[in-house]
Amino acid sequence: MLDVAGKFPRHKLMFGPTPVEKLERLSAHLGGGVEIWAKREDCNSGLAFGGNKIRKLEYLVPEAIEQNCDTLVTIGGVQSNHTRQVAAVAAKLGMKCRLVQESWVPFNDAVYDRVGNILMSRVLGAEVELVDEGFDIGIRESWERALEDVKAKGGKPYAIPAGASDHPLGGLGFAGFADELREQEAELGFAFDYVVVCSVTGSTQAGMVVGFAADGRARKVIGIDASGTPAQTHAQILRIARNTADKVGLGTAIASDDVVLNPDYAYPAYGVPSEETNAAIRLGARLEGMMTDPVYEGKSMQGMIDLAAKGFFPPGSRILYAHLGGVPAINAYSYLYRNG
Ligand code: 5PA
Repeated sequence: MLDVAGKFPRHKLMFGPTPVEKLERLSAHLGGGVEIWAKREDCNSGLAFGGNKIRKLEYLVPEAIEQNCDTLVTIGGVQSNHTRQVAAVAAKLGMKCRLVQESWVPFNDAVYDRVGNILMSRVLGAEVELVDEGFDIGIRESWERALEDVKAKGGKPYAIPAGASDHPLGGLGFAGFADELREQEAELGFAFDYVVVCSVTGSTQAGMVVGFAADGRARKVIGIDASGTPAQTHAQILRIARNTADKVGLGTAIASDDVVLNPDYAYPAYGVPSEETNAAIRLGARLEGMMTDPVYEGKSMQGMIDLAAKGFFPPGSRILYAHLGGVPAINAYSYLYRNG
């Protein structure tokens, strides 16, 4: 037990521990050789549909409050889930929110910048700026400009990088996820053999790698890349994991091989689903009533199903699908799903 929640200031934004449930019909559909379960980060909070950023932000918010910041400033693509969650958190805290939405996704649905996440961010009161720059998970000039602009206008910004990832506190939330799961495993009477997680900006998997390294399971965290730039995402996960390990006092080193990132399902591009991704989205929806999105969770669902079909998981394995949220973005892809 790392006791992340006991060691660091945390501002409660989630309902509590997220539910863990067995996906009976999906498990049976895959032949019954493995058990598929889900941990539902997609319903973790009442803040504008929640998702994985809410868990991360619990550890950044105390610093923003302590520093007397009045504006949360962050960045993502046009249909970023992260920016929507930051907008909701800012509203809840009574802060302002400034969002930079870059053109990360080559997708031309006519209402792409009007529906789903960006619609909610606007309703939540955030100041939304659309810019032309393409996909990159690194520190962005457009975001630095927004921070300067808030200062120039007399505000006190709190800087949150893409996905709340490349931030000294960004890995803590999902290191705590492992503590939370261990308590749930004690109640269930077994431990999961694998955790499947979608990765783009990296701090979700990085936190998990640290959290599960505490009981020797770092390499059982199977990252499914959705960035399409897996070398950069792998390097970022490793860097964040190492920083987070130091912070929480893990006591063992994180090796490069501890970060398992499968690059096979991100095609054709970040933010664009393949036919196979769409098939996985429909399968999860029709067998379990569980919605996933075309940018992130559909790809990790596809990866988990394909790896199970290929026999990657030994018979009898219990696999936990970390459902990280993201469904609002599906509204921006309405043409793809016009017939279901
Ligand atoms: C996101 C991220 P990480 O960025 O921590 O690797 O998480 C990947 C991920 N699933 C997985 C969902 C639903 C996500 O929203 N979203 C980003 C966004 O801007 O929304 C940070 C990219």
